[in-house]
Amino acid sequence: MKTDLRRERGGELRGELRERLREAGAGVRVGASLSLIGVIVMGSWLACRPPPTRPIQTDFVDPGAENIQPVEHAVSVVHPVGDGEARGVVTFESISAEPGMERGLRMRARFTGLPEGLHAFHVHLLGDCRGETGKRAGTHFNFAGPSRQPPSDIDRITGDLGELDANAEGEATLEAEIERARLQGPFSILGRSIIVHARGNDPEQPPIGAAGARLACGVIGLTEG
Ligand SMILES: [Cu+2]
Repeated sequence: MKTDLRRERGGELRGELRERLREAGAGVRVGASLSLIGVIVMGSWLACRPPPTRPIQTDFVDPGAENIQPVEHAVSVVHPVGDGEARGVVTFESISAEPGMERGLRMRARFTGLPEGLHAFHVHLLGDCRGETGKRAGTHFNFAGPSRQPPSDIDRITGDLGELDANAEGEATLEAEIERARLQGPFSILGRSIIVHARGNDPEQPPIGAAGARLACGVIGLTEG
């Protein structure tokens, strides 16, 4: 009698075990099916969506290099436009506590062929020095805001790099720290241009400075120093 009970109990346990194994197996199959559907859906989505567009990297000297280095130097070779004879070289060096963390640019400018006196020079929005007037370079580049529609209460001249003070021989040099200018990020001055003007800045007329005709133009490009 006891033996029969044990056999019966054992049979119940085996039946219960089989049932649980069957349920577990079904669970695994359902899980696998869901995973497969997930892979198919994800694959279809990846196949259908447009290829990802890489942002234009101007922050690195060689963005494809194994060890990328941030841009820390830039140069502009400035040449005459129209009837002007002014030409020069302007270099920029990042002032940074550590690579990629800029707190402004150290600028060195050297010019010849300038009419004696003060000449404002600015970073302009476009790196286009074609033509005889320098007008293709567009308006001043705003170092930290909209260039074409700067705020009406702006109290400074946008893109300002200071003034060149040409001597009687038409030579001028200037070294300055341009705190607002950057070689990194969306407000980088790379690819913009430098315009040298016929007169000094008029501080009463921000953001343009009303410095008169454009004498010289140069595109700001990458260099390794
Ligand atoms: Cu200007």
